Amino acid sequence: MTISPHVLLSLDDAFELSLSVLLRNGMNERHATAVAKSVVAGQRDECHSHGMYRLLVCVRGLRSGKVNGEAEPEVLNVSPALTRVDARGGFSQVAFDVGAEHLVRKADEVGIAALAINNCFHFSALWQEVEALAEMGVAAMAMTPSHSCVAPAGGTKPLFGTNPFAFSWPRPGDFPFVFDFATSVVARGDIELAKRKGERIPLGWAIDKDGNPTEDSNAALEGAMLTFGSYKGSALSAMIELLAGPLLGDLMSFESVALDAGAAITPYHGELLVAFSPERFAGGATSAKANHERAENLFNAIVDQGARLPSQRRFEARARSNRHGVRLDRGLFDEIREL
Ligand code: NDP
Ligand code: PYC
Repeated sequence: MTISPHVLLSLDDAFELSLSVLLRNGMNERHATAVAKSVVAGQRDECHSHGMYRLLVCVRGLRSGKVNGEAEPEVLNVSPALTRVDARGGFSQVAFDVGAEHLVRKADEVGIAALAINNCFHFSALWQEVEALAEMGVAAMAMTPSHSCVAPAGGTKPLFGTNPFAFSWPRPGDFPFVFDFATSVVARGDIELAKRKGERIPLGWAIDKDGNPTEDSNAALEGAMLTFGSYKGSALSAMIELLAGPLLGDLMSFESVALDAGAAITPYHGELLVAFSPERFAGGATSAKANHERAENLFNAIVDQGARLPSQRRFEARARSNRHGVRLDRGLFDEIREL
């Protein structure tokens, strides 16, 4: 009899497993629920680097005593357009859940609003947040640093994080337009997963610690990852360090990794989200509707060329998982159950 290398779980079972692992490792119900939803959503949308694999590092963080799995985020109403949520050393998901309604309400009132999240451990895929905001009716952007592991273009040493940037545009009656990418060529999680499987990585993703191009996932993790689009991705990555770091009074990736001091837990820093109200910008619901129709012309023109919209793969994966459940590597499943 051959044993399948994968385990198939219903979405409910995947959630229950994730929740129980987090609860048993010291998270309270509120945090465990928010984090379990986040990793199961990643697994469901076949974003494996930010799916249930992340439970391993979550638990490492909880067991280190550095992450506060019971933190009560504090909301600070800074100005008519700015809300700050102090995550107080918890994971970012609860802080986002608490801040989102303030962000959207202020965007609806003022036209444009920002949410600054401080002092959070952050590992999640940003599409989850901007997609939720689009469903609340606003266009949104999100960005966050991580741990230094990416060389600036022209350099050879880790400085930037993989620094994701995400954007969403609400599409009445349809999935929102969403893109979400690391400013490195790929997310670090993808190289970690390649290492777990003993796989090589494509040239162009990373350099080894001597600055030479490498296809060895291990050497890549010990060396430095590269930014996408050379100096363009590098500049965007620097922008994210600044806007989600010093602007918010929070840590940059090189400061987060220094604080980690080799514990290899989730990066600790801030996050910036910005929301735009289509109705306010349009000066009313009628012209907003016309503007939305014009946006649809753009999306149609993209797909009419045979190109695909970002997130289309993800939405198709979601539909598959909703029908059949999620597939988990058996080795990972066993490790998660051990936790
Ligand atoms: P990808 O390169 O896989 O995808 C980036 C975006 O491009 C997605 O929206 C994707 O949509 C879209 N896309 C991919 N191929 C095409 C195509 N051919 N045509 C049109 N659109 C396309 O993502 P990354 O590896 O850069 O990042 C993965 C995740 O890692 C992100 O969700 C990010 O938030 C997360 N991350 C989180 C960090 C953190 O600190 N919290 C740090 C770094 C990354 P689709 O999904 O449908 O393919
Ligand atoms: O995959 O690059 C990554 C990452 C860093 C922090 C969370 N995810």
